[in-house]
Amino acid sequence: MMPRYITQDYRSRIRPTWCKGCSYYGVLAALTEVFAEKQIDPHRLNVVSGIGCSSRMTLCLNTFGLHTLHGRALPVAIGSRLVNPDLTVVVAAGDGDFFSIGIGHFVHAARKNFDMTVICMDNRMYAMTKNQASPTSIVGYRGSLTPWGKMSVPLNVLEFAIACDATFVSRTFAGSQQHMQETISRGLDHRGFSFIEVIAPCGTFDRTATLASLSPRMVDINREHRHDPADKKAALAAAVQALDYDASDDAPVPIGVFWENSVPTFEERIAEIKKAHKKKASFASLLKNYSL
Ligand SMILES: Cc1ncc(C[n+]2csc(CCOP(=O)(O)OP(=O)(O)O)c2C)c(N)n1
Ligand code: SF4
Ligand SMILES: [Mg+2]
Repeated sequence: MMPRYITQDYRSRIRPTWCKGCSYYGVLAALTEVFAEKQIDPHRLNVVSGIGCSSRMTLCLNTFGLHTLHGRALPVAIGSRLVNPDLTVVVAAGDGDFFSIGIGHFVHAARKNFDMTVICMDNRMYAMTKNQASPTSIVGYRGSLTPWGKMSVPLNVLEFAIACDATFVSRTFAGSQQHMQETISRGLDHRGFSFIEVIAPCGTFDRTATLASLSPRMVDINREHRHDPADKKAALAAAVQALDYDASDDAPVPIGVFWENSVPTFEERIAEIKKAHKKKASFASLLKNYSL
């Protein structure tokens, strides 16, 4: 049978305004490839973003989408899942959006295991506002507001996501189309909160890390180290080392699925509760629970 949708069906008529050489073109291509591979109806997809260069992703897609406020993509995505559990929800934003202003939302969305695929395009800076250090920038990073170098240590987002009980935690690289597609595909297949960090250097402001310089350093931990994502101790150990590559210019950069676990999603728990209490839940019976 001929596939119903091709990649172009997921592209809107809006042309991206990203700079030439931006990593995000690759992420856009990977997303449309995976949507087409899975033949997801565009009207059953909701792609939610915050604000930032990365968050402009929603504009480029011919799916339902919400380009929300800086840091608020997750609560809006949660709302859309709760009102319409048939929607496939993808949240696509930047390191600043998820881990600076939006970090509180991340903790609780992960912990509650909402069924959504959360893609953090990590360029280790606020690019849209012209190069400020973000929570993931390295110590000493010289951004426009840190001319003498950033003072705090970078947040290890993989370790953090595992600690927040995300049930799928992975990392991929914007310079590897195939790896990105495989990881996004696995993230979409996973039932629950799937977190994907995409290493996605900014082609305009980053003077050291580029797609070309990072590319030969990528090591898939599942293939080359036979890392088992079902082993939580091993997953945490691998995540703890995930930033070690910053120590030198040629150290391997680990990518792959660090952790995957199957537990009921928030939406499934709600459905169970509704089923169990369906008969009893008249307004009068609910009122009896309160002394008014
Ligand atoms: C409430 C609020 N605070 C600050 C801003 C300014 N602002 C816009 S984008 C951005 C950071 C974007 O960084 P990131 O999410 O990493 O995306 P990138 O541009 O790097 O892809 C900031 C601080 C804003 N739009 N709204
Ligand atoms: S400033 Fe950087 S992140 Fe933003 S569009 Fe340009 S290359 Fe991409
Ligand atoms: Mg950023």
